Amino acid sequence: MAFTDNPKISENIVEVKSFRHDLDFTPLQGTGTEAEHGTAVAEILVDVAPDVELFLYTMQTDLEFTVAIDEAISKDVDIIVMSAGWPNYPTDGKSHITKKVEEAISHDIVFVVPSGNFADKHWEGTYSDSNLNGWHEYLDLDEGLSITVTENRISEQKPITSYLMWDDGMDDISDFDLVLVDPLGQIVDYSANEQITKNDTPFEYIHHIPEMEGLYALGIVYSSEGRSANDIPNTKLEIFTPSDELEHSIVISSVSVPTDASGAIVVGAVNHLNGELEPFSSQGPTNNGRLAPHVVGPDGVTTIALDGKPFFGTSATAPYVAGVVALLLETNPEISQEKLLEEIAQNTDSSLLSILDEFDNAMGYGTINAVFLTQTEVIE
Ligand SMILES: [Ca+2]
Ligand SMILES: [Ca+2]
Ligand SMILES: [Ca+2]
Ligand SMILES: [Ca+2]
Repeated sequence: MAFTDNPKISENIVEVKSFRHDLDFTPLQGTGTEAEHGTAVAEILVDVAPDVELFLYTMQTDLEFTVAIDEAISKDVDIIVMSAGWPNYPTDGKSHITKKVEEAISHDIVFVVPSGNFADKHWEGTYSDSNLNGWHEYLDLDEGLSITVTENRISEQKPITSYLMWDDGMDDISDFDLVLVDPLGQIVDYSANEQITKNDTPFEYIHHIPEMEGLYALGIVYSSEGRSANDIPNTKLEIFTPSDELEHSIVISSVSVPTDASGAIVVGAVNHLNGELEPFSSQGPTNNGRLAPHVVGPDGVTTIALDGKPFFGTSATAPYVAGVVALLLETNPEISQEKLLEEIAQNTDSSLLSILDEFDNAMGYGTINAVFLTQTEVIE
């Protein structure tokens, strides 16, 4: 079924446009899973806000993202919901993705993004090398962040994907490398870009198809020649492995770009059956200290696009909140973005937050309140 024929959204579609070069600008022939993902996102939005007008844009590369946002700005849309994230940039507010989102927001567009699904696929901490061998220690003397590879994984040929980033507070001239070790203790892949000047990006990337079941491990090695690791006592290291759950995973600050954009509304996920936070739902704050997520919504809902299979992840909850935003804008077209966020914050179930907090890194202001959907009145 072409997604434009999806009975849930077909009446709402105003425009469909692909910015993907590999699709030859014919989105209807797009690769199945991506079309399904986007269509399922649109379905959830329409479920909440049945009267929305949909401009459906598909993109993949950073450049295509930029062009798609420019198009949305030129079309003067009210809301952008983008169920995508970039775990390959730090959330320090500096990426061009983040800047582009802020540009859209400056055009009075409400921008809703997922927090990310990386809480259990993320590690960050301060560089530590107590035995002075150059290899970072994640915990005590553990220099390897384990990843479990099953037998099925081998036949599926699903790669291990990992990103290492860091901030040494000294213009990032320290050179770290990322190393992947197989279950036999052999180095099977590594990323060793040179970081010598402040123009060199502090970034390493591994993409490796495992050939053996068992425990692989990610190591970080300090490789700045002629400099001692003691010169960089407070370097902050960060790893995202979108492909795998990590040993010693750190949930704090596991949100992905562009959650660091000023003014973006960031959405995490709770399971719709029990209201509990999903273990993968990325948590704040961002590396530049922004509070995120602002709110959490229910995932695991079913859609036609996914053949009735439950749709898990923050990709499913961002459109839910975008739908609430759409309802609010319908009744209050002149509402400011600050006031909008305030309204959302005041209409959450915050019973799962700790008693003294009105905001936390896991659930923000709380779970968006479904009752609120039927009570969108003009706000004074
Ligand atoms: Ca060490
Ligand atoms: Ca280990
Ligand atoms: Ca390096
Ligand atoms: Ca972080």
